[in-house]
Amino acid sequence: QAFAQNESIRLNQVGFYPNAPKEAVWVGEKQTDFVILAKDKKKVVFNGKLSEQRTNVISQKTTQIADFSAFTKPGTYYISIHDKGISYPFEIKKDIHREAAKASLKGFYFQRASIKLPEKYAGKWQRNEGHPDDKVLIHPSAASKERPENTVISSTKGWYDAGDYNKYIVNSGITMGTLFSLYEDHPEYFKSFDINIPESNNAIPDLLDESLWNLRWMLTMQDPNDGGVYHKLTNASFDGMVMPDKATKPRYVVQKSITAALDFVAVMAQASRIFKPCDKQLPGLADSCLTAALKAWDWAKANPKLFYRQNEINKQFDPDVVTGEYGDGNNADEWIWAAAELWISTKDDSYSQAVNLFPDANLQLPTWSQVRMLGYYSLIRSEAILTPKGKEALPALKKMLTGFADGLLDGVNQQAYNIVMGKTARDYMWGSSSHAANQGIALLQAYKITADKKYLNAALGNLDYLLGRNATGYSFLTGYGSKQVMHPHHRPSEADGIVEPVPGLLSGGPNPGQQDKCTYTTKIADESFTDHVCSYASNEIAINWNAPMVYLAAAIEALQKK
Ligand code: G3I
Ligand code: 9MR
Repeated sequence: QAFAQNESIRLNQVGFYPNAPKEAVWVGEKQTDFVILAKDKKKVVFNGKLSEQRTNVISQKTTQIADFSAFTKPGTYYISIHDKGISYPFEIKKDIHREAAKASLKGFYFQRASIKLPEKYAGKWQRNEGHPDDKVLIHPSAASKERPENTVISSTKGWYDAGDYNKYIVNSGITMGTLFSLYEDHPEYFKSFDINIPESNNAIPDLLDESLWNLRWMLTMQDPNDGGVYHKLTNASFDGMVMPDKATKPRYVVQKSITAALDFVAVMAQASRIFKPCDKQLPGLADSCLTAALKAWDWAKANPKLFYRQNEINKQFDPDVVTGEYGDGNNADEWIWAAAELWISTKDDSYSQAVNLFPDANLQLPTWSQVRMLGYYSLIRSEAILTPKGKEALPALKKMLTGFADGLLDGVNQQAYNIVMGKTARDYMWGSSSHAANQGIALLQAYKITADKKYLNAALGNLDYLLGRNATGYSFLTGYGSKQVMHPHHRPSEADGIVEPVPGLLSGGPNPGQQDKCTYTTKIADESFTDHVCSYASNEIAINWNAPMVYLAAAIEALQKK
């Protein structure tokens, strides 16, 4: 009986590095000690004391921390707390998160539009090609003299945004920026990081090959006539829960927007420096990206107030377009990100004057609508190639980013799970898992600046959060952990008739907004999650959530090696 699995012992269900912190969390009435059991569930290999009790400020539940960092021997184990039972199994092993890192990058392959996914790469999740997108209509909201309404354009490739089949430039922006930044931060690590995609055998790292699938699509979203960028490529309304090849409604590009244009500038400017060394394999691509960026920048300067306005504008036309909005009425941060990437890639100081790059010290974690820090991460990463004026800006910027990370660490020693994520209920918004991952990235930036391991360890804590050390007990990455998400709001996973969802996708996570009106068992913010396909507000997947997951897992892997 004592060997019954007890879900109240919360831990990273994938496992731990031999020489990094290892913690589990007991949620329940006060206990005194714990042991680690070997794989046979009998032999005790470690004795530990539980910490003092802590109170979860969100749920008022009490917890205790089981710290077994001192135990370093590789193997498979369980944590046992007296008569309470045992935890899920976990491993201690070098490279423990490499598989999850690879799977979450492979998750993007599964999101590819305009291509068949054969068994060779997709395994049992093989599927037909969906959405060729070679005959896309100019929606009347996007019509121009050169491209009147219903003009047909080709806009193939790209990733499906999420559980739906539409493609949105704004959300592609932060996604690409995050993946490109991962590459720029750890280029060596990606020299051998194959994820079994059709391009795996070429000379380009798979991280870049996969990103190219979406980059090529993004390039088609620019109107060559004026440089403006369509906000999205979409159906008029969301599809039912069908496979991609069964979703055949007409596709439109809709409204050009300032936020789409500026995110596009940033991505293309960053791409231009990343692909420059690949000129032999991808002739002209880097230059085309820079040209596209400059053209969109000029368009943005001429149209700074053209925000995407879904409700006011689309309904004046037929058809009304009511899919994902990604509406954002503040573009100050998009200007900063775009200008920073252009400044780095062109080495032209005028971009640092065109925009107020450092308006205040009020940093906010990256989300699709808040991209300022992406520009800052790029600046500190690019120290070696910045102009003298750029270098001058760095000391203050580094201080600001480190200060932000210190703010994240502040109070962790009181937090119920001893992690950064979840110090307040405000951390639980739509896509809260990406918030945890983005906190991890911010901490890793501070680690890069200071070499102080407390930041690296805290980032690892947030990875533990995502893989099970949280108030729901779920591991939020499909296919990984003992208590897995099985019913994400993801059309292929729902429609393909295969029990297991497509692997390597990060579920959005707890969100007390409960906008989907599904049935939840609680309103408590950090538990407000339901593993049901109806729950797009807590259990959808999205590319802008997967990207920081890839970043966090892969960067931690890369850094553990050093
Ligand atoms: O900004 C306010 C904040 O001030 C307020 O305190 C908070 C309280 O709820 O809400 C914040 O706004 C939220 C906004 O996201 C910004 O985070 C909204 O409530 C929330 O409804 C909104 O959710 C967005 C959702 O679309 C609905 O528009 C998600 O961020 C966004 O990730 C999600 O994206 C969808 C696409 O539209 C379609 N494809 C799937 C994708 C993922 O679900
Ligand atoms: O599937 C859609 C998901 O991608 C979005 O995040 C969500 C919110 O915009 O909307 C989902 O679509 C639902 C629609 O909004 C309402 N009818 C049910 C749809 C889900 O089947």
